[in-house]
Amino acid sequence: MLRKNIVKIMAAAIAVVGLSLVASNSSMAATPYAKHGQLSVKGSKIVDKSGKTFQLKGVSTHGISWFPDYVNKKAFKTLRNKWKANIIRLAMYTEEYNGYLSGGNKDDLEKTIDKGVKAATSLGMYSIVDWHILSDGNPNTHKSEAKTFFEKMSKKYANNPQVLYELCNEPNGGTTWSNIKSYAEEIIPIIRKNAPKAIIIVGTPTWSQEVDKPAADPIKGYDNIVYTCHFYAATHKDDLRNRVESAVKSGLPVFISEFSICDASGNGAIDYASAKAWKKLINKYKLPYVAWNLSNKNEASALIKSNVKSLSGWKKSQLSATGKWISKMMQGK
Ligand code: IDC
Repeated sequence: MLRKNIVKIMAAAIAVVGLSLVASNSSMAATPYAKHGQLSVKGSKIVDKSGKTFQLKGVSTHGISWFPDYVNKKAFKTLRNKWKANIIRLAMYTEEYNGYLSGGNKDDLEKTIDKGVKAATSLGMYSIVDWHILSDGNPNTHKSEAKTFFEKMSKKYANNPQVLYELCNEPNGGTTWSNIKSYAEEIIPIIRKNAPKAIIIVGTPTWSQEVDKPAADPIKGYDNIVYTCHFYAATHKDDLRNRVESAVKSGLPVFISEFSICDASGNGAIDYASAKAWKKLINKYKLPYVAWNLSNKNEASALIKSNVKSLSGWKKSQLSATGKWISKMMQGK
């Protein structure tokens, strides 16, 4: 009797130890960076330290002047653990209200970027420092400020292989590819001097939609350069999908550094059919993608419902319709 009980107790103890080992293993699951390390560009793909194609997927902040509170480690951890995100884009407007060059506090904005980079880095995620031009149209408008900014950022993050640099969110207003190319050719060497291996993301004409232009005339002489295509599924359909597909087929590394499934105003109705077609294309070529935007602003592209105040740990019911769809997409559902 006694012996039987001892055997039972021992069996139970072994089961408990076993369970806790399983639990600690899953909480210690390797981070994206631990698994994939330094990324680089090979042909049209981003590859990891072992040369295997690696799909970056994640979320962009809203403008960090307006929604700085979402730049926090717990939020990024929720996105990593629950959504399976591995990258965060830190969007810093240059000319919109309270932007870096339009009345925003530069020190505060740089601190917010730093908080975001540090949070992502410590979670083993990648991050993007995004010079978010928009109403300024042509990146050359503020080229000298951009040079100073990227010199500072790339020096600060010179030894951080988890940081990517986005040179100009969305050139528009008639800005040509040759305008953008000449701008990029001045900024790239500044970054390269400090961070020789960092992936650099270059915008394309017409709000980062004309990937056919760099496909025909890529930037030469530098490794690890990728080109943006941005889409809003209710506005951009087969035409843009076909353009992306032929650019990728021709060997261009295309990076979807911003998208949503509503219209191009960042609001309006969701187009689920077009969203599904984009998802299919993205998954077919394992394109890197980053969804706009991490906030509870009352607009369709905001990932969090507007009445939800939590800044992390969101339950499914606290996500907007867009947030639910995008989080499922990232989880491969
Ligand atoms: C939008 C925001 C909106 C903000 C506006 C400022 O969603 O809240 O008031 O910018 O002009 C982009 C831009 C991105 C836009 C987004 C939606 O990169 O900054 O954000 N969009 O309009 N390109 C296409 C769509």
